[in-house]
Amino acid sequence: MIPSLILVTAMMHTMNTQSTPSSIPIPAVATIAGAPAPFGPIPSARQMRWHAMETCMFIHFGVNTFTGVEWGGGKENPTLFNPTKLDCLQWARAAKSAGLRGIIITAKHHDGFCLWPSTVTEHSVKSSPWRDGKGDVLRELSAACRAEGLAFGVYLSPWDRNNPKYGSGEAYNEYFASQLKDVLSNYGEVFEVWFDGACGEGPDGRKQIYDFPKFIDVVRTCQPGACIFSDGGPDVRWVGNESGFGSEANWSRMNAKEFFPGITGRNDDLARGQRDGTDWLPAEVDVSIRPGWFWRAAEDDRVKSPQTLEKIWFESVGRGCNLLLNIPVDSRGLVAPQELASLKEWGDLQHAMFAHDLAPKAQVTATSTRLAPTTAAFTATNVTDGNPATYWATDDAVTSGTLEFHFESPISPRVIRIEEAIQLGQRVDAFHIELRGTDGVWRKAVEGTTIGVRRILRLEGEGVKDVRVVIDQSRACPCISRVSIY
Ligand code: FUL
Repeated sequence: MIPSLILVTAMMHTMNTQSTPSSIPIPAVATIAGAPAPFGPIPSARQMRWHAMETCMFIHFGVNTFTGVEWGGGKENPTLFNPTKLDCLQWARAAKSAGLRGIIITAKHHDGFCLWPSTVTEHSVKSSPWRDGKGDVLRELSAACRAEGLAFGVYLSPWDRNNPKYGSGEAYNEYFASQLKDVLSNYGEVFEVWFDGACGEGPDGRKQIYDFPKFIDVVRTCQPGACIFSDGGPDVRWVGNESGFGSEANWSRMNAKEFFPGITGRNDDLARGQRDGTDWLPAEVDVSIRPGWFWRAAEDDRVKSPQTLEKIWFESVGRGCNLLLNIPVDSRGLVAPQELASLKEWGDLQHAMFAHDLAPKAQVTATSTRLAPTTAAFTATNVTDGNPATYWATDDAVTSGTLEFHFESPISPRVIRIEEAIQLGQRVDAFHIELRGTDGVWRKAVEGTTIGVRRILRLEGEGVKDVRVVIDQSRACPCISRVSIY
C-alpha cells in the first residue's frame, strides 16, 4: 500500500458496531495529489481495523471458575465444569451495554481445559456434564457475537499444565498448532488472537520452547485479517502492566525484532513504545474488572465502579491504546449482577458524555494549510467532516501549527479528542490546548506529547468562545484527521 495515496470512503468516526474485522471500513487507496509522504512505519490494514475496535471485552472462563484458583494445575476433573445457566447472548448484551465492540475468550487457559470439544485431547467440555458433553462455548459465543454485531476473538494459552506433551518440544508445538487451527477454522471470522507470554513448567519441570513462527503462520493462513497480540506483537503489543493504563507518551512504534512473547525487563518500552521504532506495533491495555482474572464469589464486592472504568478508559483508549476489559463469567455461566450494573452505568456515562460533538458547529481555521490556495484537499475543516481519510496538513517544511475553533455561542467543553491520520505514520511530539472565554484572553488548558491514533483529554471550560489545538512540535508536517469537542 502506498500510504500517501489514501482516501477513506467510509466514516470510521461514527461507526460503533461491526460483527467482523473485515466489515470495519478503513481508508481505501486512491490518489490525493500533493499528499505528504508517510513518516516512519505505518499500520497494516489489519492494524487499522484493530485500532477502530477501541474497547473490547475479555472473558476468563473455564475450570478455574469452579475451583476459585487463578492458575489451575491441569489435574482438575473436567466434570467440575458445569455452568447450569450459560447464556452467551447475555454476555454479548452486557458488552454492548458499555459500548464494547468485541469479545475475546480464554478458549484454553494455562490449566489446559478446552472450552470447545477439541479432537486432540479429552480435557475439554466434551468430558463435562455441561450440555451432556455436547456443548461448545466457542460455537455459542461466536454465534452470539455475530447476532449482536460484535467481533469475536480467542485467547489460547501456549502454556498447558495438562498436556503430557508439554515440555517435549516439537510434539507439543504440533499439538498447540493443531488446536490453534481448530479454533481459527470453525467459528467464523476472528479479529484478534491473544498469545499469553507465560511459559511455565511442564511435567517433571520440563520447559517448552514455543515455535511462535509456526503459530503465527497458522493464524495468517486461517485468519489473515486477525491481529496477533503478544508481549512483542507481531501486530499488537502488551502495554507492560495489568493495572489499566497506557503511557501518556505513547508511540505505536517499536523495533519489533527486540521483542518476543514472554520478554521481561522491557516494560517501560512496552508502555511508551519506541519513538524511532522501525515497526508499527500499537499497545493494548488488559485489565480485570475484579482483582482476579477468573470469577470467584469472594470478590463479588470488589468489582470496579463505573467511575473507575471511566478513568481506565481515559488512561488507555484516551492515550491511543486499545482497552481489553476482563469481565469474568461466573459459575452459572452468566455475567454476574455486579458486573452488569457497573457496565451499564459506565455505558450510560459514556453515552451522555459523547452524545454530541460540538466541533462540527464551529468555524475552523488554521495558521497555515498545505498547498493553499492551490488545493483545498488539506483544509482545516477536514478535522470535523467525520471522514478519517481527510485531514488537515501543513506544507512539508512546516512542523508546527494551530487549529482554531470559533463558536457562535459559548460552550462548556468537558472533553477533547484529537486524531492523527496514522495511515501516514505517527508524527506529533508535543501539543497543547488553549481556551478563550468572552474576556478574549487565551488560557492554556492542557498539554501533551504524543497524539497518534487518538488522544482524549478532559477539559473544564466554562463560557468558552474559542478553542485552539496547538501542535508545538511535529517530526514531519502534522496531519490531523479529527478534532471532536464534547
Ligand atoms: C497472564 C495470565 O497468566 C493470567 O492468568 C491472565 O490470563 C492474563 C491476561 O495474562 O499472563
